[in-house]
Amino acid sequence: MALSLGMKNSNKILSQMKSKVGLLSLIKQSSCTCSMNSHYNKTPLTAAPFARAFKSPDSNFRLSPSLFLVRRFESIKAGKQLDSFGSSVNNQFLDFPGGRVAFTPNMRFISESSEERIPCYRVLDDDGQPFPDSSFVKVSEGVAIKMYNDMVTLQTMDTIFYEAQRQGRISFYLTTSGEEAINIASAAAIKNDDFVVPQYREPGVLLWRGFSMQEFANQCFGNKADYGKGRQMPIHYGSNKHNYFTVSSTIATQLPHAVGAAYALKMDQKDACAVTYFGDGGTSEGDFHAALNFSAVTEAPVIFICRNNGWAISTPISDQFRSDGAVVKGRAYGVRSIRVDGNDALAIYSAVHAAREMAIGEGRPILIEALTYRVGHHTTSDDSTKYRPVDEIEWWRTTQDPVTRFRKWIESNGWWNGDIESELRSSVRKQILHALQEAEKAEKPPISDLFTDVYDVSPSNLREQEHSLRETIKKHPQDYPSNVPI
Ligand SMILES: Cc1ncc(C[n+]2csc(CCOP(=O)(O)OP(=O)(O)O)c2C)c(N)n1
Ligand SMILES: [Mg+2]
Repeated sequence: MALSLGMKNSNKILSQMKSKVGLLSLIKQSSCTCSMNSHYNKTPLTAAPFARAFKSPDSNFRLSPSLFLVRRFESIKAGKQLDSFGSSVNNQFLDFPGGRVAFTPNMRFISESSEERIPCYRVLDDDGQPFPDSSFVKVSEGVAIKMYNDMVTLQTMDTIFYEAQRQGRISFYLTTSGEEAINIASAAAIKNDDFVVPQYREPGVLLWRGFSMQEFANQCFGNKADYGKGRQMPIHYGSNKHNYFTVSSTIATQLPHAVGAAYALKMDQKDACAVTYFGDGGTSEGDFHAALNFSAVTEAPVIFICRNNGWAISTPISDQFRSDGAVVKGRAYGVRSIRVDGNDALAIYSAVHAAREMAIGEGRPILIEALTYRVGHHTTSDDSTKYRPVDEIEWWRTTQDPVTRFRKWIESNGWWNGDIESELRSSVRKQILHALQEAEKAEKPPISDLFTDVYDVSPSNLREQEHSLRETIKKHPQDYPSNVPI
């Protein structure tokens, strides 16, 4: 006992604990009729077992009953499962905030890993055929066709925009290659009222919601029609209309924001949740851990979608964590979690659909770890063949392509064929090339836009900077782009 408490005065402390527990049992018994918020009303309170375990409270110990608000003892759902962990000594338990904890005479450390890895939920095999007995949410023909259309559009947009960067027409680009299913199938499973709080590799969610190719191109060219007024690097999309928060490249900062947004939706009793995306690299940031913990404690309806694509730029996941991926971290924070095949659109659709129902219906966060692979380079500033084997990339690109797999499924349902495929690819290509040309021709935002939208009234130092910039451009016009209105 002294060992488990790790304190010199363990006996004294233990007797105090006993007295608290005894007192608590009375409070608990009498508090069943107290008014509590609706959630806790649903949970029947049990007092008898620990009352039997500790019969003689120390009468010298006085403690304010307010310290033992019933809510504190019922607030951690995992508490209800703790009893099954090992055998208890003479059926004795410690009633601790969060639920009863069994005492054990065995000094046993919890293993750093489970014996088996958490399995990965998959519906479609490599040939696009559902596993026998697989359980998945039904997808109508209309939704399946839109999913496939959007995956192809995303793939084509990536190819053409990437080339545009290589031709020097835009300054930067980043593809979603290999992660089309996570993008599109997750977007299909949520509703437009749900807030999307993205990382940067999820433009497909915005595409699904109706952001046009012209809007994507305007942002990448930073022209006058770009909602960010050309102040952001390419691919930092955002749209109020589509409930899509503006991309922030600072890894994981979006995660606590998503929890706050979800909590606000809950306070406003909206039938909506927040859905946030991040990579394996993001799980190494403190913000990931703070967000998971806050979401659990506030019971916020937020879905965390971790795109575990094996790499954070050049850092492989073996240097990122020693746990069984990201999925096991959910349990540590009291967040229900699942691991899913990220290249299987049907599995992603089903898991996100179920997650949304639980998040909103039960008021709880859900963590989804989608196993996938970043088939492209990290960005146009990267050459990934410098740090990973080309065979590895090729294996994922050829055998695990999520778009091909989904196409095989819709084909086997009789919803798709080669003719529609070529028609789609050629019309999408034309649309994208047209959008690029238009965006390139459009005027840039004026210089004055650099100095607005932060302060209501511009402070003197900012006015001085604007003046100085204008003077410099006048003196050295050849060093400044000619298509930016001054
Ligand atoms: C706080 C912070 N640290 C470092 C970076 C530099 N950085 C940009 S992307 C990236 C890798 C992120 O990897 P991951 O989260 O796995 O996402 P992926 O790119 O694989 O989709 C890093 C380290 C950053 N943007 N922000
Ligand atoms: Mg990654």
